[in-house]
Amino acid sequence: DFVINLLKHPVFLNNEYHTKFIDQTPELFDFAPRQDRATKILTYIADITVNGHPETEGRPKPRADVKTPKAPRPMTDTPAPGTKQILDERGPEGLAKWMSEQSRLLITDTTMRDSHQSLLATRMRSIDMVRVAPAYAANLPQLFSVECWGGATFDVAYRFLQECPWQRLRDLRARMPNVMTQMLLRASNGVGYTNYPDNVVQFFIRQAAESGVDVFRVFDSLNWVENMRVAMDAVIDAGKVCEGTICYTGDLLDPERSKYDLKYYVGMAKELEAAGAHVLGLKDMAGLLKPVQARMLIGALKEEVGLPIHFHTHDTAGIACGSIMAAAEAGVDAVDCAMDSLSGNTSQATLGTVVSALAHTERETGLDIAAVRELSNYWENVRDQYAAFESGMQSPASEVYLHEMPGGQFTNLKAQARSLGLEEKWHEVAKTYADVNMMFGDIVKVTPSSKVVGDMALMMVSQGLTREQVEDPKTEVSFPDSVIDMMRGNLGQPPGGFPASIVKKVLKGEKPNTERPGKHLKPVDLEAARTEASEALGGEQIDDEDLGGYLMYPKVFTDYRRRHAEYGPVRTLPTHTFFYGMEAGEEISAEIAPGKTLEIRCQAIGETNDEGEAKLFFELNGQPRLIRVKDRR
Ligand code: BTN
Ligand code: 3PY
Ligand code: ZN
Repeated sequence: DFVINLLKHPVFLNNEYHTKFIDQTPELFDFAPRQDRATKILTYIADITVNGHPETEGRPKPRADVKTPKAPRPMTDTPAPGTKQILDERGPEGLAKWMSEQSRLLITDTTMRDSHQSLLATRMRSIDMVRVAPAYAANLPQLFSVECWGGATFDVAYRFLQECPWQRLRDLRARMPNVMTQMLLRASNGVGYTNYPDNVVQFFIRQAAESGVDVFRVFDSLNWVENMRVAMDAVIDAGKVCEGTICYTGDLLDPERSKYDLKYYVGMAKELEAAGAHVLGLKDMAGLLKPVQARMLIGALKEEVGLPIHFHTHDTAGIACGSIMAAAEAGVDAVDCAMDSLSGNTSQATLGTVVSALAHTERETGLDIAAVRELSNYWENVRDQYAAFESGMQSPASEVYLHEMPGGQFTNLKAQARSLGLEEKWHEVAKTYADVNMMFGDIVKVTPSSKVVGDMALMMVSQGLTREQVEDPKTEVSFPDSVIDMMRGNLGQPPGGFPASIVKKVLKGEKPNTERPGKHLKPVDLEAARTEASEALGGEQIDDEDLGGYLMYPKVFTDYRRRHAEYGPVRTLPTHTFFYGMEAGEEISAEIAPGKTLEIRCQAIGETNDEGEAKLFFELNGQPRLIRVKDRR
């Protein structure tokens, strides 16, 4: 039946078939009785209206007067050519050469990835990004790139936002045809928390390139270049920009942290250059690179390495703009900033401030500051909708120089500490995090190694254990699984290896693997995995993007797809509706497919009857609809 329906479908007959067609055309499955998309979406709205969204329960609500944000008007229908055209015409080497020739400071906007990962627990929904993408293309065509994918966003999209991360990527790519998209890739850890087999990493990267990623920032959570090669090679093979990245930690000028000195960073940069990187990334994920050190480090790297340099930092200590100015003076080629209203604190430096500070100088950015302000005003209204996910951080803090937590982890770990009843002991957690780092041999802390350090610190504080006790061979300690895994070598090796004494204590004498973890992982049979995913979903079609999601986290993916089958394309709902449902008298619209818009009015919310069922009265495109949902309150 399915094949016959497919062959008879007008879109198929018109030759417009593409891989998403089957997912976006549920009527193909109409041989089995199934609810239509509109009913599914109304059911979702009714359920959230009655029962609330689990993710916002007990959290602060948006102000009563927040409105659906309105994107700035694109200043033209034909966006000026930008870096995307340079990449397409000259290839990644040509793009890198072009970068080195620019005197202006190139800017990446991180608002759609790192800034909300670091400020709003990664909860920003696609609709808020996709809606503003045309304004980026038209009004800020001079941007180097828009970081909008990877890191934690992939996982969170499926797990918490009930949307497909690949769809987000395609939608953004289509609306910003002139600016490069950028993603954060954890090398062999993909966009997950564990080392994947080589063929999974390669498959994922090929698909990401195909679906629309132009720049891949590739880093390893222990700065082990050996463990980055598979991912870097896959990016290079795909013809995309490979930004081989150094993670910065410690303090260049602190004699007690001499492990991470200038020589170390220059050495790693040369390894990345030899490994084929087109651009050298300098990723200061915690915001530790102070201005004087930034000038020294960038200066040395510019002298010793031939690659253009892209600097990423966080404003956790309040000094990111200062470090960026110093880096700009030392000749850095590109830097990361976030739109003003989503900048500062654990997020990136303030984009409009950097643009203004460099105006009328040699490093003028070329960005239109009025366009930046307009976009920032839009993001301000977007941010208001996510009040439930604000961390409560009121100011920058120099404490980051003690604990060295990445911006994306800080608020997360704080929330975890809260849920364990350790909120009052937060500063102790921060101190313990620093102790654990030293106990593990002073390592780079970034996903996933940062999670291991965080797990250990929380365990120690909740059990009242000190570093001395943990290290004492006579004290029995039950280590978190993630710590055992890391000491086994499953995330790879830090510079100089892990201290033998802690490895011995954690592994109780078991011998660790000190070779590249991927070397010992059998390739996954991709077609078998596809069949397995499909069978878990009652025979649904699994395309390559879906398979990429399934390979990263099978259960997160299949859970998402089951909810999608029940609730439909809820990504098209306004953010306020998605998290809070509707009020009687409220009207919204949702474009559930190109050109197919639902006008939804909530007429009344009825009482819950004795069977625990609530009735909600809607008007859908002018027609009355009654929806019954279980009242689970
Ligand atoms: C949602 O609206 O709930 C999320 C979007 C789902 C789109 C479907 S899910 C599987 C398939 N893969 C895609 O990229 N798009 C479709
Ligand atoms: C991530 O891996 O998600 C990060 O943002 C690391 O800084
Ligand atoms: Zn970051």
